[in-house]
Parts: sequence; C-alpha cells; structure tokens
Amino acid sequence: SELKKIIQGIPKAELHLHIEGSFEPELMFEIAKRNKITLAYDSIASLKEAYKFNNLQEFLDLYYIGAQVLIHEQDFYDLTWAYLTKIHSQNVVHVEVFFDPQTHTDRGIAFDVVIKGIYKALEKAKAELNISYQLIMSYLRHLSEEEAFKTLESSLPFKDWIDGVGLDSSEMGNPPSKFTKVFEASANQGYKLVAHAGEEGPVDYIWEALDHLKVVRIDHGNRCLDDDTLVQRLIEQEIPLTLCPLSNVELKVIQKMEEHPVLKMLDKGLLATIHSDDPAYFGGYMNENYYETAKALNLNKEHLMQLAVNAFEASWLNSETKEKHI
Ligand code: ES4
Ligand code: ZN
Repeated sequence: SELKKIIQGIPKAELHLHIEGSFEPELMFEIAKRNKITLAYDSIASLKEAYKFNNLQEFLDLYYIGAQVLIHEQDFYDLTWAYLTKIHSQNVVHVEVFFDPQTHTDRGIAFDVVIKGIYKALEKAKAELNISYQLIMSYLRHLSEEEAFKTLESSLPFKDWIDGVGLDSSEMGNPPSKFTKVFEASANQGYKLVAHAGEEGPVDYIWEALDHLKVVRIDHGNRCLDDDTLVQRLIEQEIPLTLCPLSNVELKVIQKMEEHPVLKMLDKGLLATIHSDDPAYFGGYMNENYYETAKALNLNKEHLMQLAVNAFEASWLNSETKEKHI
C-alpha cells in the first residue's frame, strides 16, 4: 500500500529494543536444539499460541523462559545478527539496543559471553550494513539494587562497549527510587541514563525517573498525560519518550490502538518517538509499529516524518551525525 511504501522509505532510528525480545520462535527452536535444551513447547506453533498477554508480567514470564536457551557467545551473536538484518530490510539506520545481563548471569552465563556475542554482531552491522548503534545495559528492577551494583561492577571491563544503562522488567512495586544509588554510580562511570517509567506504573514513577535517577530519556512514559505539570517539564527539558504502540496493545496498557496517546503527545509538543520493544513477541518490528499506529490514528506523512526526526533528535548520535539524518 501507499502508506507502507512511505514508511519503508523513511530512514528510521530504533531507540527502544530489548535484544532478548527480538528472539523469533524459529531461531529459539534452532538454538535450543543445538544446545540440547528441551523447550516446554513442542512446536513453534504451540509456542506462538502462548503469546497472549494480559499484562507486562505475563509477557516477562515467557520472555525469561525464551532467553534460557541462550548459552554460548554464538547464540547471542546469532540473536543479534538476525535482528540487525531484519531492521536493515526495514530501512532502520540507527539502533540503541538494550540487553539484560542479569537474565543471563543469574543462570550462570558469564557477562563477557553475553556482551561479546552482541557486540560482535553490532560491529559487523556497522561495517557491512552501515547501521550505527549504541548499547544500553538494563538493570532488572524486580531484583535488588545490590544485584544491580554487581552488574555495574561486571560491566566495567567492557565500559568502552557500553553507552548507557536502563531499568526494565516488572514496573509495579519497583519504583525508580529503588535504584537511585546505582544510577548515580553508573553516571559516575560515564554511562548515560534511561529508565522504563509510566508504562503500567503511575505518573509518580516518571517523576522519580527524572528527579531520583536523572535520566535523559523515558522509556514508554504513556501515563505522563495524566499530569500537566509533568508534561510541561518534559517539554521544557526536551526529555524524549520512547513509545512502543504494538507492545502497549499486546500488554493491555491500552485496550486498542485507537487509544494510543502518541498523536496527543506530538500535538502537545512532546518529543514522542515510536519503537518496537520486543518485536518477536508483540507482532511487529519498526515498520509494523509505524503502520499500525498510522492506520489507527490517521497519521499523515508529516506526522510519520516528525516521528522519525524525533527519534534521531532523541538518539545519542553526536549532533553532526544527527543533522545528517534530519
Ligand atoms: C520489557 Cl515491554 C517491557 N517492559 C519492561 N521491561 C521489559 N523487558 C523487556 N521488555
Ligand atoms: Zn521496553
């Protein structure tokens, strides 16, 4: 269709992507087989059948199970490379990738195994696909701050490969303020800071991410429209929101795409952007997120271009490179 062609034609930046959430069932079964791991699902179809979520936690339960088949550096490399070739086909030219070290170190996989596989695939994509990238290490918020400190410590030998830290996993009951000290320590190591906030959680969590963690970007932030003072703050400080429309529908953050707040956010002058979050689980990569949002909200070409420009603006590319994309 015309709309699909327009979206394909726009060079895009993806800023909210969990690499473990790009694990397609086909690759999951292939890696499980070579690692001699038996999945609790006997076929790709029965696994996909389980991809029906009522909330974030139901998704996370399955996401952590899927990640358990990743054992060797090659597995992390294959996972990352599959994602990168996919987005290359969708005209994504810059990506800022989250990975969750604790999802792996907690099962006895060494930090270096995880990051080396991911890093080597990212470097190959830079050289061969002309995709620029940043890498963001996310702390799991359902674990303790002490555990996050251990992860920070493990990351230090690889500091040059890591651009920032994030905060993800179960939001309710795990407010950003639980991680104030480890975010401060991360900033002292030179890491940039982001956090998931206001996806399922209340607007207070967005305030905490700003005031306690000092993040430069909010992942999701859907709930910010509940608070005019917060909206003003986000506009004045040009804090981007990395929205994930298909994720929001699949996790019942909204009941249907027509309710997605992104257009209201653009109209208010917020730096709203669109990304895929966990594309293998939520039914679409970048183009599908743009397309479904555009269809439901009647977005025109200018809106779509604005969203793409906002993402480069919100990215961690240097200002000279940003200009080239905008
Ligand atoms: C996530 Cl959608 C979402 N929210 C919070 N944490 C996550 N980890 C992976 N996907
Ligand atoms: Zn996310």
